[in-house]
Amino acid sequence: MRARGGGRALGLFAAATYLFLYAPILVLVTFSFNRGRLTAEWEGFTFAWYLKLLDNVQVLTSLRNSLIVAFAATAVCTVLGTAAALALHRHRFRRQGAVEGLVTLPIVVPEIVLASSLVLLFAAAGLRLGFATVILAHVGFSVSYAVVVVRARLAGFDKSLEEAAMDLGAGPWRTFFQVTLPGIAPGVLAAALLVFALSIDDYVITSFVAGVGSTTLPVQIYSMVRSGITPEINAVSTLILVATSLLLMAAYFLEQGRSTRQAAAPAALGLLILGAPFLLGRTAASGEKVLNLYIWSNYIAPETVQKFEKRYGVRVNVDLYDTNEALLAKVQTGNAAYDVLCPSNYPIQILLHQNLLRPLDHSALPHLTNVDPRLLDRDYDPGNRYSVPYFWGTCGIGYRKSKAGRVDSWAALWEPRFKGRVLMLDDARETFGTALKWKGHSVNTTDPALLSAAQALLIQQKPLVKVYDSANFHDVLLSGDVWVAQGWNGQFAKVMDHDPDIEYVVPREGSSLFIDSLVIPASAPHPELAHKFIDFTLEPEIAAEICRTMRYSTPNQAAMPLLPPEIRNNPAIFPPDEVLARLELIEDIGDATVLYDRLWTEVKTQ
Ligand code: N2P
Repeated sequence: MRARGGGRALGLFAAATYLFLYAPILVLVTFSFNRGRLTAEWEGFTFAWYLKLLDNVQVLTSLRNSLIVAFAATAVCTVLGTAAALALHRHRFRRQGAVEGLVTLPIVVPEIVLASSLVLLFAAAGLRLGFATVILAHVGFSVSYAVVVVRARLAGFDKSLEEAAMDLGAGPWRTFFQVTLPGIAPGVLAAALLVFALSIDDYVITSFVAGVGSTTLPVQIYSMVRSGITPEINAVSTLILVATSLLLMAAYFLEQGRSTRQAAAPAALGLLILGAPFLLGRTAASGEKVLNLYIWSNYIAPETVQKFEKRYGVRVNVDLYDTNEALLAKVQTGNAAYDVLCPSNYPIQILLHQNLLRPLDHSALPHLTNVDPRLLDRDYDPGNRYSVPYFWGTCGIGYRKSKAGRVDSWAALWEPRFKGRVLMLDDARETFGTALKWKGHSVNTTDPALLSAAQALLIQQKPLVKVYDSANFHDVLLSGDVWVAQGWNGQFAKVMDHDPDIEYVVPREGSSLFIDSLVIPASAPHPELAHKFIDFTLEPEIAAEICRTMRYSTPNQAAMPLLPPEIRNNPAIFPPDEVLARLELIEDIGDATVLYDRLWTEVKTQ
């Protein structure tokens, strides 16, 4: 009786453990069938996201890229790893300990260290970031695992079998293929599976060494997540889960010594699912014309991109960033092959000083005349030789009226009653800009004393801050997790539509203004197509669509009459003159940038 009771308790404990392990996956699989777009609520069953996936060229292409990389890395690592394991197992040589240590070292080196050193190495070797660099990197970080796994199997391998084969006259190759390899096959297979899994799943290193066009699935998913987790992502993840489980099942059958035929069915099904992007042919064809666009998240809708693709019969790679600093870092390495970027005004000055921009051919931009003249010919780019305004806007506070009451000062972001309910942008210039403005100073201050006072304010504010986030600050406000959020107007204007309890204000002390423009980097591989894209965004209907879907302020005068009145007259999107008078453009502050960066890093790490 007692034993049975104990058994039941153990069973329950085991079940609870498994539930804990698998609950997240179950939720993901379930929500991949959810009709609603907002992930948190169940709104009925649908297959729609799976069908939609079949049309998502970006996801399918990145899945294809992931598979190419994973298969290549697996093939190379399995051969190299097995060879190395055999050598280390069979021979005793000087400094063996050191050599073995070096072989396994990459397993313990932090990924981020490996990632940055690989980027440096590739840049020094003059290799352009792309497939080759991703595959090299994946081989680099996973070959050690292959060695370790095969060696473990070799440890239990009876050497006398090889000796017997040799005694019977088999040469070294024959011995290897007919005796050694079959003996260690499970180890080799396990090594291959492990390398495949490591490769298909890698984000950190790949995000450093992938160029445009070699984006893998994890990198693609991460970039999609920045505009919110969609059921489409759940659907891809579910498919990958099913496919890898099937492949594992096949490997398990083989290891158990079941017939190859039994293993064939799950293996075939798994490969079929993974091979779908190849079979459907919906991925980018290799000869196809491509435009590589690097733009802020929440700045262009997929349907707008698709219109351009359709019209010109091209494909657009869209990569996203959330700060000007991230953009600068990527472009300044010089080996990222983008065609169009969307920096704010001050990074344009920086890129110009470094000769990293290409002069525009105005004759290829007939719609430039649609831009509001007040946003043209500014100090940062006289005559708009290099840049065309795309969006402009303000930094302010988005807040929940029912929780915060009326907000009209930056002081709200420092109020103790909002402890844990404050969001700040993860952006040095904007956070310091806010602290400076609040105390009556310019957002372009370089005075070290004023800056360290601003830093003190930001440090003092830290216990109140729930999160520093420049990507989804609007979602976090919408979900109710924060009540007062520093952020940019467009994304707040978007969520105000979904929830009347949300309001946006440019505080009375004044704030920053940004003008974000499209530019073509000097190294752009497709400058002609880049001009076509820029001119496309200047067409009145397209500019109106971009404004309607993203809610930042369009600089396009011809688009204004095409906008519905609730957008055209929304003061959060198009601020009235008295607000405009309180705004200041963030400018390049030259050497003081380093100071801002250091002070901001200190705020975040203290
Ligand atoms: C878009 C952020 C607005 C850009 N996600 C601010 N320059």
